Amino acid sequence: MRVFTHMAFLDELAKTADEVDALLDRLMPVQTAPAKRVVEAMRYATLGRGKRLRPFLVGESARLFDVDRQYALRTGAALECIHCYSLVHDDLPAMDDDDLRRGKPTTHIAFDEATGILAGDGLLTFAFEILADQATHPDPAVRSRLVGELAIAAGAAGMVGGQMLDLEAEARQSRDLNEIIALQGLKTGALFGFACEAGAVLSGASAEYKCALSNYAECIGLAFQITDDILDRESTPEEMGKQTRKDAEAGKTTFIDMLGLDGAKAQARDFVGKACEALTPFGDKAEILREAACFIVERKR
Ligand code: GRG
Repeated sequence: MRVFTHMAFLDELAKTADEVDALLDRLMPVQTAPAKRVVEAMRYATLGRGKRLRPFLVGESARLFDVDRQYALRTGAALECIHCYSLVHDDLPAMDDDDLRRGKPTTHIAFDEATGILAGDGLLTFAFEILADQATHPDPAVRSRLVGELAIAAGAAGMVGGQMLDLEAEARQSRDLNEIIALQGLKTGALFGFACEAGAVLSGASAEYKCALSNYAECIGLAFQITDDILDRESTPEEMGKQTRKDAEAGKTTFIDMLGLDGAKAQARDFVGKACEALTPFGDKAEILREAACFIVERKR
């Protein structure tokens, strides 16, 4: 049974990746752009080897409520633009100073630092252009809610705020587990939250369903971040498509420092169990989302 659902999950993840790539390719044409270089850099940063986990979660949360696939894909593509902008800016010299991402040179290395900054800014704003377009949903109230919720998830009360708290915690060499869980909930978790709740927003589902998806998202976000710490320690740049051992190099406290390697793995599995439980109101219809939670801790990159 698990083998079947795992294969179905991998097929659907690959299919979503193809659909999102095709959509972003169509939405970001270089030929008609007045400033071709920045669009080339935006395309470089988005198209290619990403797992497209966040658009996949949008697509599957939308499927729970039978939302039109095009609405889900456009919402997922907007979210992927935000995610890719955060990667481009996170790789800049002032942040993590990385030269490898998704198996190729980071955007500021392939272009230059100023173009990297502008490409990130371009992707950040383009996300909201996608959501505001009526092709994303015919109801302007739904589009407005998507715009508002993505702005909150990406901004100072979400991902950007989490990054700030992370930098501050790193400077203090904090080993406070609750503090790290809270800041990771913002830095990584907020976008997962938007992804998983998007189906409920697109369909106008009840608060009860939205809350269940929010609980699921919180658990997979933490499982994702703990696994990222484990992969940073155990994997190679070839497998990951990015530099590894960065946490140790930066003297950063990770979940492994606080829980030990086995403890961190057990904690990640525990969050997967809790994530699956949160999906109870959806019954069998949410099986692929349960599989996604397992994938998050079993993945190799
Ligand atoms: C706003 C100046 C400025 C910088 C942005 C917000 C920010 C810096 C960083 C936080 C976002 C961030 C990079 C979080 C790390 C989360 C993480 C491990 C991302 C990798 O996600 P995957 O594994 O990657 O889904 P792929 O490549 O598959 O999409």
